[in-house]
Amino acid sequence: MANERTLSIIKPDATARNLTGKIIDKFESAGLKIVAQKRTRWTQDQAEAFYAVHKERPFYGDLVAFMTSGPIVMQVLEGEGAVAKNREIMGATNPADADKGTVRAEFAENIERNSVHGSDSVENAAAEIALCFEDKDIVG
Ligand code: 3AN
Repeated sequence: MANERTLSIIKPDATARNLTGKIIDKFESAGLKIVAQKRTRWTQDQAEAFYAVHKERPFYGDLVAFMTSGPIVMQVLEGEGAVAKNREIMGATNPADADKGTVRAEFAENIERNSVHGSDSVENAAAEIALCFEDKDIVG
């Protein structure tokens, strides 16, 4: 499998409960390397731009409100098959469906407040990474 990069976001429900380290531990224990990381709080414009693909979905407004409600930690994760591996570590979008031991099974509060975001394809990962980081701040 190819060496890949993917964008991860630790969401406001998780930063509010001080779970950053516990979530990072799952990524690193699975062999993913954090090659960029930034804690920030998104503006409305930033959240809307990031989730533009979901604009027509009924939960879009709530999702943007949630993602701007507190700090987030954005990360670039690198490793063999990093996109799929990260999604495996995260678990299903709805924590009720997430496998035991995944981030969402352990920490997510519900389908919206689900603790982490991870890119769903190599193409989307490249676009999301470009939205969140400058090349010079990604150090492999
Ligand atoms: P994933 O994050 O697992 O790739 P997406 O891309 O379908 O899932 O959804 C993006 C985000 O939108 C989710 N992480 C979640 O916070 C929110 N979301 C998705 N589906 C729903 C839903 N049915 N109700 C509320 N929020 C949702």
